[in-house]
Amino acid sequence: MKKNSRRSVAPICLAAIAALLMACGKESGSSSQQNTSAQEEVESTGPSYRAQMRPLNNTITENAIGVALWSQKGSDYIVQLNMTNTPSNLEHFQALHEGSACPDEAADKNSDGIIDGEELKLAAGKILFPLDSNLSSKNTDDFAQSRANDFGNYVYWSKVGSRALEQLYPRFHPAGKVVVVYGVDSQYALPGSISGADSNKHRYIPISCGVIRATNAQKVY
Ligand SMILES: [Ca+2]
Repeated sequence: MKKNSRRSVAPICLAAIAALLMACGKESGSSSQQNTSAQEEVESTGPSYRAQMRPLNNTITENAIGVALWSQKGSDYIVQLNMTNTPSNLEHFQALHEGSACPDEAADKNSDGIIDGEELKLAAGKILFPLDSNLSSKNTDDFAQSRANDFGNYVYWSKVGSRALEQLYPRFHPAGKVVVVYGVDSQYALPGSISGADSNKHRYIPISCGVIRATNAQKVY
């Protein structure tokens, strides 16, 4: 197991890497929709939100960092996620959680060195819905649009009608919700204490987390 020598990452470094990723991720993404991501951010017609994604469990993987963006265009909500340093060539499960905080090291209740999915929930809460190709569904089986390239980068983009979302979650508001990205390489030997079925344990190890906050500037055109 790697020593945890990189837990501390300066915020300015995170921002710079995320900005770089906005450029390189679009070249390597798997969805044609991703090409519109920067445009959608600029054209937000309502309040916009963002989450700075910070590493979790970086003792067993790299510092997975990035930015999640939540904006509005007409009657649609647009959700973007720009990630780097994630385990490469892997499709990453990612989800919006109903809690209000990311876990710290104290969340590792069984002291096995890894914050697993159950321990994550103590801070991040339960999953509201996966960030996949259908945001109005709670189905967790669709990993589309979140496959990291050879360098561990990917860009995710999806949208959902505000009416559809509010039918599922009345009075839904993104601020304070938690975005979590999951997934480590299946070759890594996880301890038996990790929660979940053996076939899914690697898929649901949280590797990055961010709390959604309102942005200062509302971009309206
Ligand atoms: Ca644990």
